[in-house]
Amino acid sequence: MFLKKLVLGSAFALGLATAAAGAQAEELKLGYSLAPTSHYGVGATAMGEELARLSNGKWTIKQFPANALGGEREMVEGAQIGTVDIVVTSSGPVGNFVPDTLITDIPFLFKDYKHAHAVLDGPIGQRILDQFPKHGLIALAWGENGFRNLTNSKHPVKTPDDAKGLKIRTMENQVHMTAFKTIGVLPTPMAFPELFTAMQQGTVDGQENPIGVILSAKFSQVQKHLSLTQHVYSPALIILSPAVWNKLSDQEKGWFKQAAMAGAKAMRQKAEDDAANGVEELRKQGMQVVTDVDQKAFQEALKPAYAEYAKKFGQAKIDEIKNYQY
Ligand code: EAX
Repeated sequence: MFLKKLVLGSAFALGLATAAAGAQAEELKLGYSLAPTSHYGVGATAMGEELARLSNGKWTIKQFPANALGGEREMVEGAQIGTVDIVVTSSGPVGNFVPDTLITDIPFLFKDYKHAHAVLDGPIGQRILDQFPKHGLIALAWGENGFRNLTNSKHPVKTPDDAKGLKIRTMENQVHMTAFKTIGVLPTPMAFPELFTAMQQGTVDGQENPIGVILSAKFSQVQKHLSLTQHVYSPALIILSPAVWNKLSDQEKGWFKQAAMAGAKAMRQKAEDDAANGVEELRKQGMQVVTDVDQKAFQEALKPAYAEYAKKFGQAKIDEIKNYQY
């Protein structure tokens, strides 16, 4: 009853905007792990504006940034059961729900942003998005987190040998964990909301994330060294709860997809701006940056991991992505 009143109350507040549509506005809960100024926040805002525009105010989006609805795994679970409407998340924990996404988490799979966008926005990416419904989720679009870079509190890292023995937090992602184990790092899977404190208290020595995340989460406060390893492209996904999707008409489904695509575009733009301009800011904040990382040596050290991925996914499927023409 109380909830219903609240919904009616907010509908009343939005009355002017929705009067034209003649419908009651529905406010959707959208969660993500970073600050509102991050690429996720920028993407969520763009999506919300586009959805409100297309639906003439029938749907609006209320953002819950900074893990307010839980970590990424919990938010995806929330979307499955309908307690969260929309999630903007890295692919990190998503492979635990939809195993087909895991192939995108292979290190050094994508050469650059263009390559990643061409694959994810093309038939291969669509094939993966099509797997979500059978796992109780709807994937509206691929967004972007960005190329990940290693940070740590101990010493500069230029080669895999430098990284050996460091205790590094990884996402809760088997493909990433295999990679780090292979180069001799102690992978410690951990949910993102616990990470800052874990680094502050020395439970882990470091972590890896795109520049936009390192900036947004203020990791320069607890990490001295940044290596521009760019060791893996980190896709993001805009996920919708089937509880919302199943009530939509075909036209409305189109609006949600179009709005998500506008959000993904803005998210990519911001993630790439941060990657281009954010390193300077992190230097100013006191981080020491290794720019001449020996990527070849990292790829060499990862060979046994690549053999495992080939067994898991099939080399043909990996090559299809690697050799994709764009
Ligand atoms: O999605 O968990 C992670 O390291 C993610 O990259 C971060 O939450 C942004």
